[in-house]
Amino acid sequence: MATALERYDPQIYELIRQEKARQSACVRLIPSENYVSRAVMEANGSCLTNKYSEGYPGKRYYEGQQVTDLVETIARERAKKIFKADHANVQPYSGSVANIAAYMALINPGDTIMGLSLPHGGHLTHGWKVSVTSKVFNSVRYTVDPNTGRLDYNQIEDLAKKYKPRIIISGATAYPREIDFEAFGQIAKKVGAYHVSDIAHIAGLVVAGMHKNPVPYTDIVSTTTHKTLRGPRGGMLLCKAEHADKVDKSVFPGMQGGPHMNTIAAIAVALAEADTPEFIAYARQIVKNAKALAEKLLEYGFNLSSGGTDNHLILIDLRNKNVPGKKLAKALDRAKIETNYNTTPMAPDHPANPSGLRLGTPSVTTRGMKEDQMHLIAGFINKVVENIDNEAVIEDVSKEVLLLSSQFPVPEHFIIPNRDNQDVPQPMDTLTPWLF
Ligand code: DSN
Repeated sequence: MATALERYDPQIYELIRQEKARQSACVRLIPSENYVSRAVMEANGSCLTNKYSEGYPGKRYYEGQQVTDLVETIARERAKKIFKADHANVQPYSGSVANIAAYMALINPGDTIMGLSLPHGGHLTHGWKVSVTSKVFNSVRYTVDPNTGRLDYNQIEDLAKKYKPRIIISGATAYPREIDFEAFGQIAKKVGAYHVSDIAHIAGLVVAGMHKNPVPYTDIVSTTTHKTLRGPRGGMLLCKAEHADKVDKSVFPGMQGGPHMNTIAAIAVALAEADTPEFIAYARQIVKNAKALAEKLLEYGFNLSSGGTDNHLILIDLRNKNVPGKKLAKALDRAKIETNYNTTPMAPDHPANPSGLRLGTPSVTTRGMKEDQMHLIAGFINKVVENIDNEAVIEDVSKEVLLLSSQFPVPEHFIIPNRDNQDVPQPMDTLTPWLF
């Protein structure tokens, strides 16, 4: 039987169908992307999208919050539990909003923030020049050591002493090594700065204990919910009790109006999924896969920023291969391997035409691929690089990729947490029982 969408909007229905097919056919290596479970998708597409809930549980500006208060409370409690934080705000629409809300909770416009430069792996909202964060705040940027590709904590401390920022931001969007959040915390303390950590990329690895949890060393931790954490598109802030009120006020009414309660419900589901041994095994495999992919790429003579990876992502410097990043990303896309072109610290050229490529393993790991498949994928990438202007070879690679993809279908129910102990809310007498 045709679905409602199919009947009422066949154009959009067909496009969504095509996107689903594309996501199944491709080997998706964009490190910030993933596949959510059917349960997360269901919560995200639920009737909660119909509800406005300005405020916080127990203190809303609109009536009819009997259910939404419970949903948001569950999401907050699950976030606090898995990140061991005193307080969680699950309302930010995205990581960018979460970051700005974190800064505004602690400092004033015109104050100085210090974050990782974008061509060296920082995010736009870490104070990059085209971002509102460098217009509202005075922005100082640290870099990685271009020789090692790694953060240089002495350089960061020297800069912090020189510029005396009010906030030091740790965290990155394209940095393949573990970040020493404790060292950042110590530097911030020495110069009297607040410390904000952005763990958008590695949140799932933090939950699984693969990377150190920054919560004890940080004033506010900001994250997205959809990368290694494998939830819906959204953002979240975690903090110590002393900052809870400021953080909440900064998100609402400071930055946002009504929260997206459907997203918050889906975040709650993803957090329950993340609180399982299966998720820990998944996160471990993400890192094992990234290391296997990196090792094989090195064997093929690729230059990797920092020489490898400790997390889910890899940055390739393509200059020795004489292929521009954008040209390769487009050729790989034709070969059904999805990546993104990126700057690298060794060649921090313009982000629109860089000489690097960024890869990551969260999505392929969700599909159950392991080290052997990473070796195959490295071979495919190498073949495309060596035949960058040969469309026949690129088409052959796409057929091999399709075959590989068909052996690892996108799972819809990849984690079934033990829900036996769940405190399922009783039906409320205010609801219309004849509906159920
Ligand atoms: N666009 C995200 C990424 O790909 O890393 C960061 O916001």
